[in-house]
Amino acid sequence: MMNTTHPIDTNRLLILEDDINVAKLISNIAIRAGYDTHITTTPDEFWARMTDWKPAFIVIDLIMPDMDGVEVLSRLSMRNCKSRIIITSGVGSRILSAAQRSALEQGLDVAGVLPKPFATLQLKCLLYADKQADLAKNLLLESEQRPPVTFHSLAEAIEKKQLIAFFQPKIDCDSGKLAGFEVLARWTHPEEGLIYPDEFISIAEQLNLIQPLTYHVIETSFTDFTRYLDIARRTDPKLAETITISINISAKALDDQAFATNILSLCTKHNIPTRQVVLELTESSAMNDPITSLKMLTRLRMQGFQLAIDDFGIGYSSVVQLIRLPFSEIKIDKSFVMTAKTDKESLSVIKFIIDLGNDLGLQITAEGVEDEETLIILKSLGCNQAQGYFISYPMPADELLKTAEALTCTNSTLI
Ligand code: G
Ligand code: G
Ligand code: MN
Repeated sequence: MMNTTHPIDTNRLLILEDDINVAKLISNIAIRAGYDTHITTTPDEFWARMTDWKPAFIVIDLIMPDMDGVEVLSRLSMRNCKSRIIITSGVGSRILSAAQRSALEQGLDVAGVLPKPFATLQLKCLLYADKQADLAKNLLLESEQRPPVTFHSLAEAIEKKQLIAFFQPKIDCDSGKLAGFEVLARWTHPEEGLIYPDEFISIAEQLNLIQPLTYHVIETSFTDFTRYLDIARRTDPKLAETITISINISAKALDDQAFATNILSLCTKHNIPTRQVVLELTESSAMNDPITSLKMLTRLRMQGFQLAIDDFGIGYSSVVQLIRLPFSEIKIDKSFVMTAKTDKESLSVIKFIIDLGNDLGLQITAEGVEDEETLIILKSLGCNQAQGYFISYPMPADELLKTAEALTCTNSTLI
């Protein structure tokens, strides 16, 4: 954790650029956009400012004489940097896009890339980027100052039902109608407020708390979903029979031999047909023990559950795994979807995944749809379902139920 010699200031923008003229140009544009800027021309100076000045925004030149921008990005990732980053360079857009994807995969928050020479307007667009991101940033910066999650605090949170389900709708691309919801866990901490899964899921896995956490998330989200279905059955009975609830499942939760039996009993208890339940697995997670996971996943499919391969296209992704395991849905990773408009390679990957999914007879969902243009592109490529901020932010259960009547009654794409 960084020391706190300065309070967090979300207006600070740190520039790492060896060409002082370019650095000044960036700085002037940023100052006019309301930022407080600082120019650094060497890595040493940059790391010093990172520690004592704590910028919320960073502009990094990818290639400089004495250093490697890719290395700087890796180090930022290792330091768990939450600043919003703009990558600039004159190396050409393919390399810049690759650097952006690599940074996103390492968990960095990349606002965008700026191929040099750039127009003032391009930089302005990135700097004025959505206020929503600023808000999210504030939350993340706050998280750096929280006490660490311990076995005791997380176990207590599960026990006291402080973990709640948020629901993010996804729609059918052709009809624009609601297709289902993804459940995203949130920790409503009595002192710290809302804590996001990035801060507790991997810890839960390490501390052997992922099984109770998973069962709790299923139980609580099924309770909310049943209430939703009750309303939907009255207003749109056909929809009530088709909308799905998608749950994220860690590999470690599948280590429990009784998982298939337990989740089936939870469906029976809540009167939710298994065909309306999707279990989302990340590619890395299904890999742990190939034989056991194949047995477990086959059993779940035979019980009627749907299986989605999550974040497809990144990390441990393998087409082999997609073919070997009985998936029914592919979720295209948001890093491709979010850059589909501007990045030819992302578009190629999306096309490839959609073709592959269609050939295998799988449902294809695009995650991270943030604007209408992207939705139109995905639709034209034959993507089945879309999920993302353009359609709706994840929402708590009470909001979900409040909008239930409206949701089920309209054909609108915007929820
Ligand atoms: O919106 P969001 O920040 O919630 O999600 C961050 C990540 O946390 C996602 O990759 C998602 O898969 C994961 N996640 C969210 N809820 C759960 C959960 O209940 N169980 C597991 N295993 N992962 C979750
Ligand atoms: O399980 P998975 O990694 O797929 O979880 C989806 C993650 O993506 C969650 O953290 C969710 O909050 C986030 N998310 C959902 N829609 C969007 C979007 O349109 N843009 C961005 N940046 N993130 C999104
Ligand atoms: Mn998911």
